[in-house]
Amino acid sequence: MRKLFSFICLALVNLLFSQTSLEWPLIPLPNHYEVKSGSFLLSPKTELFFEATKLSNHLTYFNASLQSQCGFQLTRSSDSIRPSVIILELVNSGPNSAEAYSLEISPNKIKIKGDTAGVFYGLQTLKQLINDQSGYQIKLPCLKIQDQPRFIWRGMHLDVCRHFFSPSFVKRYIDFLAMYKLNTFHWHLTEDQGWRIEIKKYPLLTQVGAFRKGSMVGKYSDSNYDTLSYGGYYTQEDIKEIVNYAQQRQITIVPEIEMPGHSQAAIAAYPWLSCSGKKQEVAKGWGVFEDVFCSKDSTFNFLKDVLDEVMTLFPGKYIHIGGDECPKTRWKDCAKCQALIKKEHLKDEHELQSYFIKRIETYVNSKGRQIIGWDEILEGGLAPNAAVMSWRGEEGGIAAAKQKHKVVMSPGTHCYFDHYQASPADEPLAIGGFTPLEKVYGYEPLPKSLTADEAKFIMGAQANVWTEYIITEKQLEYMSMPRMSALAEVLWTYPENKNETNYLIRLQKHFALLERQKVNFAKGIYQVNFKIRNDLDAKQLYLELQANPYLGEIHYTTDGSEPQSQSPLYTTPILLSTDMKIKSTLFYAGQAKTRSLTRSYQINKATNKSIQFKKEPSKYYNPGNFVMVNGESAKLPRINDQWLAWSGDDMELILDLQKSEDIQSVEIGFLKEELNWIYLPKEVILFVSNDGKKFTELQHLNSKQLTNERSALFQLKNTTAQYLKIIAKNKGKIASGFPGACEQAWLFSDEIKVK
Ligand code: TNX
Repeated sequence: MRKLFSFICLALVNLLFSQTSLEWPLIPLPNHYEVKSGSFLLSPKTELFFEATKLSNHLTYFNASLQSQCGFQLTRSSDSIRPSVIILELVNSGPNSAEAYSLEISPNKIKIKGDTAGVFYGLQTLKQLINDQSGYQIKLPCLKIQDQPRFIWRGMHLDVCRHFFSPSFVKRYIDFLAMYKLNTFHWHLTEDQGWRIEIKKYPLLTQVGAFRKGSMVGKYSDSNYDTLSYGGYYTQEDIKEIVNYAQQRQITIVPEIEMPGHSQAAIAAYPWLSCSGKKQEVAKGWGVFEDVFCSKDSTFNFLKDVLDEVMTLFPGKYIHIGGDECPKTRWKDCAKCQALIKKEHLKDEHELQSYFIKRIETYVNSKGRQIIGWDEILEGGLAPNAAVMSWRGEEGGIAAAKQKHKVVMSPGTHCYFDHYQASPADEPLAIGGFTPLEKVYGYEPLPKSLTADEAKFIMGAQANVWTEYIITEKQLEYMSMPRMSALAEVLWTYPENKNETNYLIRLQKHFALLERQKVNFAKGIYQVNFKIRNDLDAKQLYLELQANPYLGEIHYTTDGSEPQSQSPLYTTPILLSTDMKIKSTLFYAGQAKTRSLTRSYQINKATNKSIQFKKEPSKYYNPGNFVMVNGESAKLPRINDQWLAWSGDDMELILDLQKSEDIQSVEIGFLKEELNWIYLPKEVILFVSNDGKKFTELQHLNSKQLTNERSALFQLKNTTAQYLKIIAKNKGKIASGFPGACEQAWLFSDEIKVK
């Protein structure tokens, strides 16, 4: 029975995807391909032929990886008539298809045709086809590929400031980009916590600004710091080498020099750059800092000098000038900034920020380059030629495209690889958020609200890897791989050719190559997904265990033991009628694909009963009332779809137990995350009623009386009731000196348990 079930699943998936692309570990999937019969044998006897000297680099590059993986290299032949040959043919494709290529593999010959970038991508496809094969006999399938990317900006960002990554690791990261045909590396080089690029004219930027006297340890809310000196920087020689390394891989580096905010490390080196001129330390903690570049001439001259050296080192068209998260407090109190506001007839400090960016843009443009900045540069008016990187959702990108400005999409919802990628409770500490692989894969960079003409301004997208919580190279690999591959397919493969299951199957094959390269990639695709369903008619709760059937079969236990391949096979939803602890693992051919996940369900008198709120939760945090009575308490760290939330308002609910019940205890969960403006309720009050109209107050608890700063637990005696009313009083306005000061606090609530 078990075998039959797995067989049917596999057969169905195979039927769905009968195209042979599944057999190839190719990511991103080529846009047009034809499968042919036969194969080509790549061996030390294979020769490589090309005429254009421009392509010599490609040979060196291809040979280096062939040597390390297979132990041999190809020699260049003087003509193309050879028994086993790879022919590279350079064509002038014109600006619109410079990245296009064709790859034809026939039994005795492989031909790759394209412009310089195109031929490089053809070789990347070939390398992916080799996948994890090694030795002197590499079998490649005969096929014909005609391929071209969907977007021109296919980017990955890396923050080397919160944590520093060595030049050799940066090269390894660039190799990952190259493998997935990504063409833009956004290198975030300056921050409050470290200045990482040598500037000859201002040596203190790195001598002082590249080192901090300690770092934040653990969660931000713990406010713990170590006292270890931490830092590092890239010399101009390092940078030249890396720029060259990237160029050989058809990757343009976009350097980011943050201004006017996120500039405390520069100010630590040269205090006169700030409004107050006071001595500062390089920041140790994360967040946003109030000391920013002062809008005076000497700062502009400094920035011009810095940009001169930056533009000499980085030959690409775009220079990223940051522009995000710049508090205006210091400018408000600064005589020089205020005088400038007057002189330039600016309305306020927001217009001063816009003036700042425009002045920098004028300079960068005068050198024949363009600026790109985070979407805050829209505020107070966009600089005339600036491109916008939309990170606070897509709105900034949409507004910029409507104003006919170039845009790179990078919304936090889909493109932040510092966010969790699997159940946060089971993952290493991350900054927050929840962006699993499937979400990245499902990202569509062209917003529906743009007309076809406006959409032309969207150059593409990129993912950002901020490193507050990413400390080691291994962890950086874990956070970016394989999400980088999903993004690459979003950006290269046209939507009509994309398919998530097909991608997952190719990805699983591609993992072999990552393993060969000792990449510490995340295995979230093998995690079993726990989904609770309620059957309202039958008043029953069911647990569905989900995983892609092609990737394996699910086994589970209910007695707390580790699932084995002999443990029960999951075939149909599990009825949750009593408290249950379920452990589950995905197995393929008897082997566990990853470690097990555990979930506990507490079935109680409130489970699956109906709830009504006096005021509905905020539309931003409203996954449905059922999350309050689904038998599962939300796990920490938070994933939003397990919580209901109110901004500024009290929560008031009525729970109908559907019949009169004896009640010993009532428990309701809340969240404390003050950094994110989420406060425990000031007070929680419990009422009961038998008719749902007349309620009697029974008990109240204040925020200090909550258990583990997490739940309000009411112990009752001799209480019988059908209806419960719970009022949780919102904290109201946030006190000054705290994040979100003077704004309304959020109240987050999850499970109710009645016993
Ligand atoms: C916001 S994205 C930031 C960064 C942080 C990041 C953490 C952007 C322009 N600014 O400074 O590192 O969030 O996710």
